[in-house]
Parts: sequence; structure tokens; C-alpha cells
Amino acid sequence: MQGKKKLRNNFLWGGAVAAHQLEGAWQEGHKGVSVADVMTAGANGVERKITKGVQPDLYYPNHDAIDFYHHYPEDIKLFAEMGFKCFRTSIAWTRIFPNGDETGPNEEGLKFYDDLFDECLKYQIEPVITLSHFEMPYHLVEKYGGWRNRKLIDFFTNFAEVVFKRYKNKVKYWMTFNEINNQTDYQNSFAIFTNSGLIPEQNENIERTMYQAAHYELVASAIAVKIGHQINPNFKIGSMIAMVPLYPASPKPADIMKAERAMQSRYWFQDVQSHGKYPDWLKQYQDNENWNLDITDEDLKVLEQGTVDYIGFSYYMSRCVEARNDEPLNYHYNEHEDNVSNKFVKKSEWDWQIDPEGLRYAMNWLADRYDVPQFIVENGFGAVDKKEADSSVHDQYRIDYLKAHIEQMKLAVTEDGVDLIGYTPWGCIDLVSAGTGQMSKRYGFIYVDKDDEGQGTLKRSKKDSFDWFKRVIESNGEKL
Ligand code: P53
Repeated sequence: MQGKKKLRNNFLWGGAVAAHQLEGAWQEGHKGVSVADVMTAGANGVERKITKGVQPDLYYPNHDAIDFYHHYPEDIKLFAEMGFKCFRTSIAWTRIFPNGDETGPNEEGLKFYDDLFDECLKYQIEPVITLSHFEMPYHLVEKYGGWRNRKLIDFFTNFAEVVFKRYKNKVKYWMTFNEINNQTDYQNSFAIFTNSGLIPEQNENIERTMYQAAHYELVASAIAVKIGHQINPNFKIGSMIAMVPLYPASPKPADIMKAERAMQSRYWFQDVQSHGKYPDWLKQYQDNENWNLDITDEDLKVLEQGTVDYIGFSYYMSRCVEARNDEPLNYHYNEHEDNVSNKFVKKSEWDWQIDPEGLRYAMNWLADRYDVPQFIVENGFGAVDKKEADSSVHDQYRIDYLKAHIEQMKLAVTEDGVDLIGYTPWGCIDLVSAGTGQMSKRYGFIYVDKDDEGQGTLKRSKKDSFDWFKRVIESNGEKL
């Protein structure tokens, strides 16, 4: 085909959320307790606490969230008004398997998602579904130690099979594990808990455990891809990675090598999910560490057979790394300590580096390595919004952020030929922040009246960005 490439005609514009961040109704329909239900609210710069079970007298923002469980018809109607072609959410594992290790599913949970997907399809909005988005059953943490345990592979693939069969005529686009690579930051208790249900034990080498847990997840993901394709050959089953490009702080060769190792450390997950095998550097690293991980020949076969159909990814920011003076020979990347700030880009109030061009770079980087379509399933600007007396919210800063990123996304398509399925900005309706548990870190086109203490009417109203995004969709990205 000749001539200037444009976004696909059937480009999937929409919005993205995750069950635990908006549904609420944490005990309704026989839902079980998830890892998100035992995390308290933090604040900007204050970590959320992970408590032992649900403690009385503590506030858990995900328990009620924005009560999408009861408000979804109203919310989806607003998404339809914006012209959404798709809506990305997750299936709360604990609605289907409250404890995670039951043999049969909970019909009430299955029914809820039937109704929810029907409501979307009524407006020709295609559901895009993540299987595991930071909300695994807490029982699996308590009883099995989370993804440390090989048994989790069976529990997860059983869950996947049940929902694939149930929704095989309603859902085509799936993703297995949300931001599976967040746990690269293995010293971050939030990352390993939300990804893998890991709570470090005394004297445990948590880095080793992270690699073991990630391995089981990757095997589970590959099995799910295989099962899914058997259930419906038209399924498109993707990975989901948090794409945060890591730039070298300078052209100093050691900084270049540091950035290379940092990128390898964050994105080997995609190597496994796309190439069906571990990269050599990582095999060598794991051997050198003498970890004796439980990785069987059968596992390696499964990984080869279950590669993904597309890459789903989030993009919010880039980061920067710098080699130390005493850099170890293996250039080991420690995400907790090795990031430095980049003076060429601005930051959000939460210190996330705003870098639209990094999105184009990321798309090119992914396209060079993995020969499958891409789907930007999260992007957005968390900010404090001010609601005016007449309920309007003038969120020009959000429009500016999204516009700049859509421009770069388009360049990756029109100038660089990247094959892009769609774009679903994060938190299209205000919801509970994953990282901080705040309501006040808002991403939505739709404002929800609720504050960080859980007070508010839950009333929905349109922000300025609502009409703006509607026009963007109407014009297939031409009118920004
Ligand atoms: P919040 C860290 C870095 C990049 C994306 O994040 C991240 C995180 C975890 O905080 O998470 C994704 O709510 C995630 C969503 C999350 C969204 O980004 O901390 O997939 O669940 O809400 C935004 O501002």
C-alpha cells in the first residue's frame, strides 16, 4: 500500500480501568477478599500499608471505590456518549473464585460480568479484558505464599479457562497479567504484592523469589494463551507491560551499558511472552547467582507454545539511569536505587516524568524487537482537579498531556509504520489510584464526587476533557 499511513479505520479508541479500582461492592455477590482489599490509603509520597487481612477501624479505599458495581449502566452510557469503541476493564478474580482454590466458579460473579459486557455491547463498545490486574485472591497469599507457589499456575489457568468459555462470544481482546514487569522493582513491597502476592519472609532473597514467581506467571500466561486459542481461535490474547523507557543519563559508555541492562531487566518479560524463551543475559545472570530456580523442560516448551498475539502496554513516563563509580561487572539494575532525574523533561506532582516523545521511542523500540501489533492500554495524567460551583472541571492540563501523547502516538504510526490496535487512556472515569490509594489523584474525563477519606455523593459529571476526547474519537484522532 502506498501513501501516508493513518490510524486504522477500526482503531479502538476507548478508556481503561481495573475492577478493584472502581467496582467497590467488595463483599457483594459472594466476592472474596483480594490483595487490593487489604491495602490502606496512602498519600502523595506515603506508601499504602498492606495489612494482615482486613483490620477493623482502618480505611480501605478499594472496598467501595466509586461503586461502579451499581453505577455501571450510567457510566457506560457516558462512555458511549464519548464515542468509545472499546472499554478495558478486568475481571475481579475474587468474584469468580472468591478464594482462588475452589474447583467450581461463583455464578453470581460470572453473571455480573455477563451483564456488564452486555451493557457495553448494547452500544457497540467492545470489552477488552485483563485477567489479573493487581487483585488476586488474598487467600492465595495466606495459604500458598502467592506466586512463590507452583500451584498458582493451576488456579490461574482454571480461572482463565472458565471466563474464556463463558465470554467467548462477548470478548475478543484479552490480556493475561497487568504490568507483569512492575516487579522488576523487587524491593518495592507494593510492586511484588500487587503483581505476585509476595510478602518477603525473613532472610528471604526476594529478588530470587520475584524471578521464581514471574516464571510461574509466565508459564500460566502461556498456558492461558494456548487454552484461549483452543476455545476461540479468534481470540487476541496479549501481554501487558508497564512501558517506562530507561534512558542513559549521558553518552558515557558505562551509562549506555547501564541503560541497556536496565531495559533488559524491565523488558525480558516481553522477550519470554513474545519470543517464547528467556534471553541469554538473564539465563547467565540466574546461573551466576546460583539460584536453582524451578524452571522445568516442560515449562520451557509451554513458553514456546504460548506466545502472545499483541503487546498491550501502559505508558506514563520515562526514567533515566546512571552507572555508579563502582558499578558491578554485571551492571545489575536495582530499580529502587538506580533512577536519576532527567533535566530535559517536566514532572507531574507525583514525580512522574512527562515525556510524550518517549511514547514514540517506546513504540519503535517494541516494534524493532517484537513483530506483533501494539495496543496502548493505559496513558494519562494523574492530577488534582478543582470542581467549580457549577460542577465543571477545567482540566486543560489533562488535555495538554493527552494531546501531546496522541500526537507522538500518531507519528509512530504515520512516520514509523507501527501497527497499532488502539488507545485507551487510563481511568477514563475517576477511580482509586493504585499506587497511592488516593481519589484525589484523578485521571478521568468524568469526575466522581468522592474524596480521600471516602466522603462524597458519588455523583458523576463531565470535565472539559470529556468533550475534547469525544471530538478526538469522532475525527479518528485528526482533531486534537
Ligand atoms: P496510579 C507504577 C508505574 C506505572 C504504572 O497509577 C503503574 C504503577 C503502579 O502505581 O500502574 C498502572 O493509580 C496500573 C493502574 C494504575 C495506573 O498505572 O498509581 O496498571 O492500575 O492505576 C496509574 O496513579
